[in-house]
Amino acid sequence: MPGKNFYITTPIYYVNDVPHIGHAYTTIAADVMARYKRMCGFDVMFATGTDEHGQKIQQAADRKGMTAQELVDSVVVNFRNLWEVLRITNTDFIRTTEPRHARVVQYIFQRLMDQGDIYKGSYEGWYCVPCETYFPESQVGDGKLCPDCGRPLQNMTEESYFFRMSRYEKPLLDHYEKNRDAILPHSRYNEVLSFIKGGLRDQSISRTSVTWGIPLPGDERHVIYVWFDALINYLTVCGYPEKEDLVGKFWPTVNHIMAKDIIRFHCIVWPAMLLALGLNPPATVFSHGWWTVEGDKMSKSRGNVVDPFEMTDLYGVDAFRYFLMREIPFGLDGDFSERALVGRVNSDLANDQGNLLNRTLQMIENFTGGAVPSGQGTPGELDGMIRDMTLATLGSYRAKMDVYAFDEALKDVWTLIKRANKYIDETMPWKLGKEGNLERLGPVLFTLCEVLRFTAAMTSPFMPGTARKIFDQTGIPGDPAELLLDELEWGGATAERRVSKKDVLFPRIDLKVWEKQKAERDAGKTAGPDPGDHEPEVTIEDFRKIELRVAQVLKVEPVPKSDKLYRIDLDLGYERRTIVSGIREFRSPEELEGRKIIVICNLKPASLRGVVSNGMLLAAETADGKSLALLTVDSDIALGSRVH
Ligand code: ME8
Repeated sequence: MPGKNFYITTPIYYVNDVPHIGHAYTTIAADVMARYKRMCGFDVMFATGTDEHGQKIQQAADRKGMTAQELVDSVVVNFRNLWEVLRITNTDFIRTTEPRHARVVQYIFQRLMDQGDIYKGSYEGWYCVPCETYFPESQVGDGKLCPDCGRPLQNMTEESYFFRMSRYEKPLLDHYEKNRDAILPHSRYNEVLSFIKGGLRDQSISRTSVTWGIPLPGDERHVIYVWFDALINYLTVCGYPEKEDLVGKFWPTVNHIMAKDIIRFHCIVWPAMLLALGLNPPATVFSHGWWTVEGDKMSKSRGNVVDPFEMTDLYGVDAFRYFLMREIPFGLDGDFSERALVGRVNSDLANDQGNLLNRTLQMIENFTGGAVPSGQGTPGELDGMIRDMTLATLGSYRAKMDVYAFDEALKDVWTLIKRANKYIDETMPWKLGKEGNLERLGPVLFTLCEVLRFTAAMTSPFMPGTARKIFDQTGIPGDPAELLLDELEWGGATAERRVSKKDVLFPRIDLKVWEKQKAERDAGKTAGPDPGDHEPEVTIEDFRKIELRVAQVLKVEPVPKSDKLYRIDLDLGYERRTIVSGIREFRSPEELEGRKIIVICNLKPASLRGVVSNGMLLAAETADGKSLALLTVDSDIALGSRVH
């Protein structure tokens, strides 16, 4: 069908960690849209992949004692496997370390350089290594802490190449004035526009301090900045610049899906780069919300990272996909809880959808020997109402799917499913069967089979396996995913078919058993160290600035009006001093007095609850902060000895 093309992307994910539900969410959403568009007759290109360059990856590799290439090659497997488990139908998987990508990045760099959109300058600023971002003085405060992650920033000056983004401020504003649906939801549109109106600065797009990246053409002391490199993946997938037909076919239709954390890159930097290349900015950037877990930010140190592999093992792929798409409106933040997932499995899937199928199949087996009735007979008023409601639901479902309102589309389908269950109660087909009233029974069972066929088709983008099972059990050949929604007509199923009842779609989860098992699982999980907790690299000179010495604890007293603090008097051999330490909940004064411990002696004095602390003792702490061990010396040594 000419003109019916659709290109959808997920962000390319960093490979310094394993995939979690956040990554799964975006990718499932993109997959739902891709599957839906195929059912609308679109030729779909659907890309996902991995962002494999940059300092963060290099540091993660260093910590593991691997080369960066070894690290990315090993971690990428987790992403590929997860997408397979989750039945993601991506048509491409791009890795930024592939030669096909480096070529495009270098081509684009050279082209923008030649046309004067890139220039060489120098960059000075406050740099956050984990976030790989410079921040202006105005954003870093007195503490010089990263406004995003709160870690200390480094003041750095670097020679750098810059992309002349300032040049595109006006063209971008013009573009967004004309294309109000280019950024969705609309609240994000307003946010981006006011940011652009605040003035755009040229972007530093190269680094000399990093080696793990794509070399900059003509100046190999630099590598290309990871974000400039990463954004271009969307064009690499299209075969830019050589495959003009593919670019022409798909590029104008591109939809980027991501969470709100990275929309500035996608709604400002990237469209400016595209305008500079003479290409259209993305047709749509959809920014969805952020998942927390049981009310908390997800992090390894909290031990609450939700593993999609575990969730699909426990509840099945379709239940997991359904839950993520149904639970929160696409575009808003949400909270993940396994209990809520179990609730939806029991109510929406087992009770509503599963029951509709089972009751229908059971009655067909009991009363018509397994043959699906043709619909001939005495029509009832309610039959027509259910038919009209089914057709209307298909219409509203499509309207909602077209604008990414996944939860709304599902709600509509479930309203229909619930209504169909009520229709069974109202028409009482078991009674009609017992009475031998086949004239009425036929149309009722036929109506139910049609509702099942339509709802299977509509839920197929969300729950492809379940939809197929419904087709199979109601005797419809083929896969609903291959249907065209335009061709879905009431009464349009194969004339003669037989049902075959198999396992229930979603067995009910017994809450008592589930609670016990969950408690056992939770007990087996321990909070691990968060790789994000690592500090930026320091030199040996930096380390030497910290004066660590052996001291002996003389006397320990609680600090008044504090539950946590001790005032600790120490003997350093050459002097006595007092420190204040927050270890009262972990050790009694008796456990401390007389012990030899390690103290930082040249820490700037600080007053805590009115007591001046002249140093700090060292202790190791578990990731959950629940226990602690003091650093001490393993043999007798003079007080005041330096620790190196
Ligand atoms: O930002 N809730 O990669 P990334 C919802 N490589 N979505 C979440 C989430 C959460 N808690 N956590 C992660 C990068 N995501 C860059 C992108 S693109 C050219 C380069 C999802 O691995 C969400 O889609 O940090 C978010 O935008 C993305 O993962 C960030 O993935």
